[in-house]
Amino acid sequence: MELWERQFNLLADMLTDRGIDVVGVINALKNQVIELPSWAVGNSGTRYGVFRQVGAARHIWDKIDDCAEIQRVVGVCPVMASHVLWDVTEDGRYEPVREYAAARGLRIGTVHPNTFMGQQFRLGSVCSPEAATRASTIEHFIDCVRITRELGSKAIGIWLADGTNYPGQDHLRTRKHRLLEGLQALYEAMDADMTLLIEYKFFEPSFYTTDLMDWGMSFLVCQRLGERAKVLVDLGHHPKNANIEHIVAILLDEGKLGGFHLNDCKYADDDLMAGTINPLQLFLIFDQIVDATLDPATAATAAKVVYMLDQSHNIEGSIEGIIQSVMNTQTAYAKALLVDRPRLRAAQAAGDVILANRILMEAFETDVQPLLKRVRVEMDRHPDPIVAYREGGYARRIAAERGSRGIGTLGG
Ligand code: RM4
Ligand code: MN
Ligand code: MN
Repeated sequence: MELWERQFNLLADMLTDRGIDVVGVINALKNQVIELPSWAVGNSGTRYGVFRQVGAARHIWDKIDDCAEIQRVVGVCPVMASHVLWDVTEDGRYEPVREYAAARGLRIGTVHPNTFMGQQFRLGSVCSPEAATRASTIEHFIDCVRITRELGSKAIGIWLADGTNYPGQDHLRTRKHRLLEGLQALYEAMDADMTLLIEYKFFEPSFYTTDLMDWGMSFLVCQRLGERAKVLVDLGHHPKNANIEHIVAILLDEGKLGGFHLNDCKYADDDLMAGTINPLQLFLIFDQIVDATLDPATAATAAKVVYMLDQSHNIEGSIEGIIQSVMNTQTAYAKALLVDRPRLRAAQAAGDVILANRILMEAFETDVQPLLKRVRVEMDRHPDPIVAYREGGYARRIAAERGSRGIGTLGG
């Protein structure tokens, strides 16, 4: 018996003593789904340059192959999210993409329109003072609905780069009206079974105002649009020290939490690997979700939350970076599943501050790696996906086939 298997047996005994249903936890971990970002597997860069990776994806087909390889080793990522302008096909048709993905065991998840890369977007997209830009943005939205349909997806994720750089540059309330009008057009163009996930970010690329600046603004827009519009929380899109798990709790309670862009940051929108800088925060977010799953008032919302990675791998190899992020996300979720909730509620009700915090930290401090290894082996995976990837020969194969001709996002 391997060391981790012995560790798992000990852990399982300990958890059972704590009253935790270990089989239930294993099943929850098997059912976790994390969407892979098509835009993260190519080359990606900083504002200053791109470090090309040998073997980086050259086009949408390579990206699907890479995501299929990631799924081969992790088992919880049967979905690839797409960014339309970085995933264009030669002939503008997307059914073939859906079929190619399906043949490799993947489906296409959230589709992201791109209204920040053309020259016309200098002053914004739907919020631009230029009527022609607003109209062409809406045309792009409508085309994105077609693409989403062809890809077989049911979700559109929208992030707008709209904002202003200087006081006085534009009329703020008028921009709000344009924002609502533009997103209304997108919402109305969607099929009745599609969901719109609205992402906010407090700054960048604009530095004075951002039209969708925070969860309050996304929430307001979602309220105006209707049932199928929900807030998307990107972990890197808040001012320093914002309490994201609290935002998550409120959005869950309001039935408006739609999804996540998972990543981590030290300073701002760093797009680092999930769970590398602040694993406690990631755990506390999952803690809110697990808690909401157990409450009939919030269970339905929690069950529909979409988890995507949104990262930019510049130094680390992108495929390994994504695999590591998936593993860190599993770790956070696994720990959240181990919280002794009845005891926690009792400590909270008794106003026992120390005990309540200790109960939460007891779960956070539990080493869940043997548990996750067990989950992977039960899913016919290698217990360590990074080892499986490194030993599998895929990196060598793509390096030989693709060379350094990969495409990139941003500067790439
Ligand atoms: C934004 C935001 C979006 C992402 C773009 C590239 O900061 O996170 O989700 O698609 O960057
Ligand atoms: Mn994002
Ligand atoms: Mn971002």
